[in-house]
Amino acid sequence: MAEQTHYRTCNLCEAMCGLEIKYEGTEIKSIKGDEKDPFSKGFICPKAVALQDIYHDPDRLKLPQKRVGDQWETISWKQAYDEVEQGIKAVQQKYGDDAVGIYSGNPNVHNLGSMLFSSRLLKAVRTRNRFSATSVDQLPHHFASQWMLGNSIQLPVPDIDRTHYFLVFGANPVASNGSIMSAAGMPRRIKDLQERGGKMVVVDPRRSETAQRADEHFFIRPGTDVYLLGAVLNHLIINHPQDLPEYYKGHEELRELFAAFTADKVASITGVAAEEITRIAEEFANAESAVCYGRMGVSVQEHGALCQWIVYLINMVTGNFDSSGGMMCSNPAIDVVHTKPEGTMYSYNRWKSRVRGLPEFGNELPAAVMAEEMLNEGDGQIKAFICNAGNPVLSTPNGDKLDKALSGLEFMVSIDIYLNETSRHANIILPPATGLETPHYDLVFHNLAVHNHAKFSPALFPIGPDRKYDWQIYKELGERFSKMSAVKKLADKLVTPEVVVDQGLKRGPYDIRLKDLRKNPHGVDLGPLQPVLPKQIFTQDKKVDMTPQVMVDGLKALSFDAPPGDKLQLIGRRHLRSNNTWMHNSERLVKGPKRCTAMLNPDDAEKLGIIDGELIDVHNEHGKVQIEAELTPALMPGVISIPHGWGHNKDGIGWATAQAHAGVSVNDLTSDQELDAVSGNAAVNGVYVEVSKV
Ligand SMILES: Nc1nc2c(c(=O)[nH]1)N[C@H]1C(S)=C(S)[C@@H](COP(=O)(O)OP(=O)(O)OC[C@H]3O[C@@H](n4cnc5c(=O)[nH]c(N)nc54)[C@H](O)[C@@H]3O)O[C@H]1N2
Ligand SMILES: Nc1nc2c(c(=O)[nH]1)N[C@H]1C(S)=C(S)[C@@H](COP(=O)(O)OP(=O)(O)OC[C@H]3O[C@@H](n4cnc5c(=O)[nH]c(N)nc54)[C@H](O)[C@@H]3O)O[C@H]1N2
Ligand code: SF4
Ligand SMILES: [Mo]
Repeated sequence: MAEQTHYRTCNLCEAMCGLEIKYEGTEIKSIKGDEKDPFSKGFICPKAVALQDIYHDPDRLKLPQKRVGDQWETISWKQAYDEVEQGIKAVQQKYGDDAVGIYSGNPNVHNLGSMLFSSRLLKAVRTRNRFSATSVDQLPHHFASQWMLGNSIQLPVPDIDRTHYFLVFGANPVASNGSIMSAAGMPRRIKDLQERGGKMVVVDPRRSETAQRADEHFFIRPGTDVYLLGAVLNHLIINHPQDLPEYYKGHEELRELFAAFTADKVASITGVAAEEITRIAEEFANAESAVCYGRMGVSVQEHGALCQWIVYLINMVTGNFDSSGGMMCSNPAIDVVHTKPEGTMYSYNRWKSRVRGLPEFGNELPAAVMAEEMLNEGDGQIKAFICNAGNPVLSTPNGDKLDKALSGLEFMVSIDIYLNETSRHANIILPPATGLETPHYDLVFHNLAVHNHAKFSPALFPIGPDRKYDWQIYKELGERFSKMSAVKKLADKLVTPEVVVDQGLKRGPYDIRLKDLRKNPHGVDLGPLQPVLPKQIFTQDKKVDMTPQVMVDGLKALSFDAPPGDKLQLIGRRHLRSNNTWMHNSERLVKGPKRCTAMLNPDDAEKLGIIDGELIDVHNEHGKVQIEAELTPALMPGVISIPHGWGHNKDGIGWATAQAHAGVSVNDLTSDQELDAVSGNAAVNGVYVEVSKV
């Protein structure tokens, strides 16, 4: 068989890199960056080769599995569907619809079939106990967009390719490859920014891989960004007042709201000197264009929603919102954001979680309440669980508690390609086709891209008749929980992901159809980001609301007390060769130096008598882990950093390579009780811990 070439988009992270894959039969010869991809221009990261490793991984599940005692048996799809239907229905009949909990994990948004069809299952099960990785991640961004722009999923991104000043809070795009900022090739984009005379400034408790490439880096005490952001905003309002277009409202109130946020006052709380805060604000105001951007470090912490709100405000008051080089919305070929004329609003507070009374948002409850909803007895207790493409035992706060809770359920099903720390509790696992076996169009990340483009990737390898695509699984289960008429069912047979993509393109703003994308396997360049306001404001009065009540109330509740200084504060970390909980089964990615280590500043280590490489105990009231210390001046004194996603040391898991590089789960130390008060997002950064020698 002759060697052939296949072009596709890597769907492992948000960067959407174009790949050039050489293959013969089902053997992959090489995976390289596609130089002709207009978006990624040849960039890839080391994870791209994992697509090959996942495809060939002997540990990957391909056929339905049933747990019998502590063994797993391969069963037919028919039997698996029947048992899932019976298991879920039995619980709902006995305890009510809400006795079923559903958690949707991150890979769903990277997967065309799940994006289009998982809602069939989610809706058909009719439970109020729905959860997802959103509330351990970007929920504060949705809150800011919801209340300010009237559309929770219209998320603006930094126009990094045209900006002159890039102010970054709590993001490490050189390792993460960008989030809510799809921007393949971050190192090149940063270099371009610097070469055109621009400046990049990073605020982070760790001198991260991104901070090292920036022009300036400031250490900040974890969880205190809201004060620094507030002080920058306050300085801008007082010293650089600007008139805003008439479609902004609340501008006048900001001055009084933020008056207390003086650089002098916040300096001791944040650890950033007052004159530096003033200088940052001055440089931001005087730059030809500037953009302030904040990501995980300022989202998954105690003040996530307030931080994102103030990030938007800093861009707005300086005229850097919806304008070139500032914070802008994308103009994608398939617009999943503006499908409704009134805008996609997250519903809010239509019901509350049973145990703690936390409000619903967008049909979901905070993932942090899952365990208590399973463990606390009474009416409405979760007795059955559906987990699709997620691993919350490792990824949600106090995962250990969830691990225990899952073992007490009456029924559980996982839709997953691995027997992981979470799916090991399932009665049935349904494994879909994935990666190189699936066609791909990025419905989500084209919407969050820093440059408009469109690309469709056909499947590289076919699947056998005994295998299923995710969308087939969701269609089948959806149908079993909410019957369709015979006529509808017949018509539904024609609804495939490709058909929906073509329809989406047809409705979109460009004159492109699926056949055009098939003819352009490298993708189509659709130009730089374009302004969208005031057309895309969806609040009732069609004005951008700069002072939404939820945010103002949250701000007023903020205390200026200095944080306790005696304990270390725990933050997370991402590594280029890792991806959340699930890419540790590729030998090529996990080999080399140990990645799951606890970084400490040498001064702190000296006080504690800890030497580099030594095993240490990290503990607090939530849990305890034993982990190797890695001393580095790149970490701010008073801070400790442990990456999430590890902890493959549990019994009964099916990923052997991951188990051999187990690490520990940082979420055994995080709290399911202390959340961002405004949004309900998990606060996994800034957690207090104590450290001692083993
Ligand atoms: N402490 C701490 N905790 C965190 C974070 C942090 O920074 N610190 N980050 C948070 C963030 S941002 C996120 S997004 C979450 C992620 O949390 P989760 O979404 O719960 O975890 P993942 O590791 O993304 O889970 C992926 C699962 O999906 C499966 N999978 C992969 N591809 C497919 C597919 O095509 N189909 C199906 N059905 N399954 C598939 C994998 O086998 C794996 O079991 O973790 C969060 N947790
Ligand atoms: N290689 C790799 N890439 C990934 C992932 C991965 O696991 N590995 N995960 C993907 C996912 S799901 C996501 S959501 C994105 C996340 O993408 P990013 O947000 O860019 O990634 P993080 O590494 O979580 O960056 C958070 C930064 O915030 C800092 N930080 C922690 N606490 C604070 C704080 O209180 N204040 C400030 N200012 N900074 C703080 C951390 O030191 C860290 O450098 O990455 C995606 N890409
Ligand atoms: S950065 Fe790496 S993992 Fe992300 S899309 Fe590109 S190649 Fe894939
Ligand atoms: Mo995420």
